[in-house]
Amino acid sequence: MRTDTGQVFRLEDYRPSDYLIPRTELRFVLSPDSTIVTATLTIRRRDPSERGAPLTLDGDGLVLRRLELDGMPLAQDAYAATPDQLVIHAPPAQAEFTLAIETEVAPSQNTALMGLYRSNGVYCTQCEAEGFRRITYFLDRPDILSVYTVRIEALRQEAPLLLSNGNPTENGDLGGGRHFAVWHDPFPKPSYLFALVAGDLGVVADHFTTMSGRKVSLGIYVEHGKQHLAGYAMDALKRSMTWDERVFGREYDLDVFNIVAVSDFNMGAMENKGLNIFNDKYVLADENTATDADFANIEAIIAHEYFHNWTGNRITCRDWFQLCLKEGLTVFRDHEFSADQRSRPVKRIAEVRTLRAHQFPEDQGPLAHPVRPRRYREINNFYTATVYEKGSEVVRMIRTILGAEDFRKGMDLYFERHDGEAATIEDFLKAFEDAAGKDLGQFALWYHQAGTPNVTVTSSHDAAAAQFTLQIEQSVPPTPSESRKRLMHIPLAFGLVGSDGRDLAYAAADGAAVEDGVIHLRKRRHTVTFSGIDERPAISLNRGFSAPITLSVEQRLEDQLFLARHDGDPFSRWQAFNTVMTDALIAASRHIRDDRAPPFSPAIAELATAVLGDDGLEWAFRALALTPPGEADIAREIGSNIDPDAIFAAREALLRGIAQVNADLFAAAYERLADSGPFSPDAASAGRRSLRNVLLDYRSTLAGGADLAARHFHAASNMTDRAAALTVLAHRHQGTPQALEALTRFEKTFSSDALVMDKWFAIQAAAPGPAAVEAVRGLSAHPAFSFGNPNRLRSLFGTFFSGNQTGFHRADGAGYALFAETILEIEKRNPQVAARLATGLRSWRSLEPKRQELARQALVLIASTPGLSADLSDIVERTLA
Ligand code: 0A1
Ligand code: ZN
Repeated sequence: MRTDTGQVFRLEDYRPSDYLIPRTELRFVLSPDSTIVTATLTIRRRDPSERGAPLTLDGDGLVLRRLELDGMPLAQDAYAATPDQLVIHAPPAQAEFTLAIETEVAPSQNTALMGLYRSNGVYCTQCEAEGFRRITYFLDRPDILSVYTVRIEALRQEAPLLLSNGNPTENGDLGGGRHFAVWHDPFPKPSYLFALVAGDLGVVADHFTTMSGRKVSLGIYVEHGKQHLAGYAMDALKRSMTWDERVFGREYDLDVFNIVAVSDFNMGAMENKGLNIFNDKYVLADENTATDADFANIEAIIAHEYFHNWTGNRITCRDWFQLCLKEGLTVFRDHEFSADQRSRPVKRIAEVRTLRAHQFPEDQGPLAHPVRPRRYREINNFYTATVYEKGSEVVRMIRTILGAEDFRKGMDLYFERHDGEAATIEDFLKAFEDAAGKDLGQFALWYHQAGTPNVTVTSSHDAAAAQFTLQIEQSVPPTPSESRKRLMHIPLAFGLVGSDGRDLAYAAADGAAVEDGVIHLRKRRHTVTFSGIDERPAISLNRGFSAPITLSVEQRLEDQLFLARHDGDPFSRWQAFNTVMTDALIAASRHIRDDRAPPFSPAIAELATAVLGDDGLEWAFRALALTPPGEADIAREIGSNIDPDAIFAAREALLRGIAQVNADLFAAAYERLADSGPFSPDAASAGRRSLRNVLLDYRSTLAGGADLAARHFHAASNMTDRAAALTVLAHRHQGTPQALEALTRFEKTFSSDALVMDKWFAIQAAAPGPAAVEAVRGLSAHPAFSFGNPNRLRSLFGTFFSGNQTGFHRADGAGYALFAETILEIEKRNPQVAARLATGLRSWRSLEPKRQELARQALVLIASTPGLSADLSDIVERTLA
């Protein structure tokens, strides 16, 4: 474990390396407790006339066994080796030389799951961001691109399968039960994209013919007997390959593309060149074990990793400050892919919900950082919603500003200019500026400035002059270490909706700011006057969520209700309904805190009636519109002095109120939407299920709710319906015989399927109320639980810390005590996962004062523990600062 040294890395300190490594040859002699790695590096001076600089290679916990320079052992005093560094004091004068380094590593003891480790008996690697240095000494930085040849030797019985990046070139027998394979990757790549897998796995094989007619062998490797669960992933892969050719003109470039599913993985998946390694949660699926959300995630993540082949691998990042160069762009690409494969409006709403749930709290709390940070202590902690999701929104805004055609030209120019290079955000923006002839100087602040901009809007209508005027003002709140902010370029898509529900035609007076249905805010204040507007319109602003901002529009409830029924932009229509519900819930939670009954306008239940009955809307859209904001969403909108119990009570009251008014209608729709025919994971079928399950949620608040949910559970023919019913039972009908019976039944049926048991853990960890703390503690002793597996940790503790507002934030602080104790326990094995779970308290300052103090004490307890890892101390110190 790398303990905290307090070292800070700064963007302005970037210097190109004095040395390059054009070729890397690796030989692995695999054994669980002692694997021997021989790295033969061809090292070249960047500037042959420059001499004398020592060569410093990165290591992390390494044991050096042998070191040779140009075939000769190095004298003891010619180098210095520590576990974390290898320094060659005076490398030879010639421009190029070879260094052979032999290290020894123990995969079976690697619990941090970085570098070479074992997962269920399979050898595998994770090198991003700085895991390669746990395998051998290297210039472990993304701007060192090298051509790799890898030879793997292992016992055939233990590891009949030997995989690495690139194309297979050779394999054979070594006698004594051992064998070997050689892989060569012709594309120069940074060390973080290196991968090796060796073990005994089953395969689903297929092929893909690229647009230029090359045949690529595809393989998805899974545990024996699970091949039938990899079909959907394979289908998603082929669709991704086709889509990238059609939409971005990008063709795959090797003879093979392999995916391996492993059960112990710190993140979702990894884009290693030609050998993607996946958390098995994002590969394995069938109707009996995976929900519709799982299917959608698999499709998106398979696409994401595949798309990295061009955005990340062929063009990589110059340094880790540029992480969003590959991540924001690749998320944008996978979002567009899913939008094309499924329903674009539904996908957009889901994206915005995710952004608000994960990125907004980050941007509005102590861990806020720019999409391209300028400093970090531990890069692992920067795989964040800001870099990924806000990074994607920034790319989306570039497309909004440039238009689809110039956006594509800019992408083409970026590929043309930087293929084979390690690039920066400046390179990326320059390609768009040059392709479109536009200045993105002010726009670039989206990369450099943290914080969610706020836009406030007031309006006035002059009937006599037929003029409608918007007064718009932007502000960016201060964030840690950035107190003063500059004005942003914010593209706000909009429409003025007339009483017939259609967009009004207008002529805009501030012509510079309004272009093709988009208001471009560049100044602090804009006054935009539209003429030819006879009637007062309802304003539909930030359509399609064109900018990742918070928006306060002075708008009458009637206008919101009108937009919720008539806005021509589906996203804004959803937004209008959501805003109506959010405002009502905020008011209701205030009433509840004051011991008054929460009032809800009857218009809300009527709106629900209208939306459910509108057959022009997709099922999935109706499901999203009818889903009230979650407890955390409401808390975020309230912003400070939060009482989670009041919010919970308000939300339950709203659900019940809507369900009561619509009891008959909901019951009839629920019956109509019941399953018919065989299962299909397609978007329309998933939409039908999601709407029916939303109706179940409503109806379960009424008398007989537990029986209804129990019937739903027992009748379920797929995991989506089963998990939805179990959630209702375990949350709303806690402790009832129906709930206990369903939980037991589920546990018995799926006890040997770890991924399904994760759902069982997560559903219980999210059960609202004070009993959750003890329940979670108890579940951590369940035989299916393991402190060593990241998926188990995330499903139980991750869900509890981040997804259980009333349980985790229990008024007596018992949730926070469990938090501190658990995170310190997890950190001993896996600092990265511990640090990620510790972000569960990042919004502690928004709580009401008593909870705030208890939360602070838990964070201080962690922070003051001696010998903390760099990962965890970075998070808790920033959270407390
Ligand atoms: N590049 C991967 C994310 C990733 C990052 C770090 C990892 O190891 C700790 C693993 C994966 C992606 O964007 O999918
Ligand atoms: Zn990625």
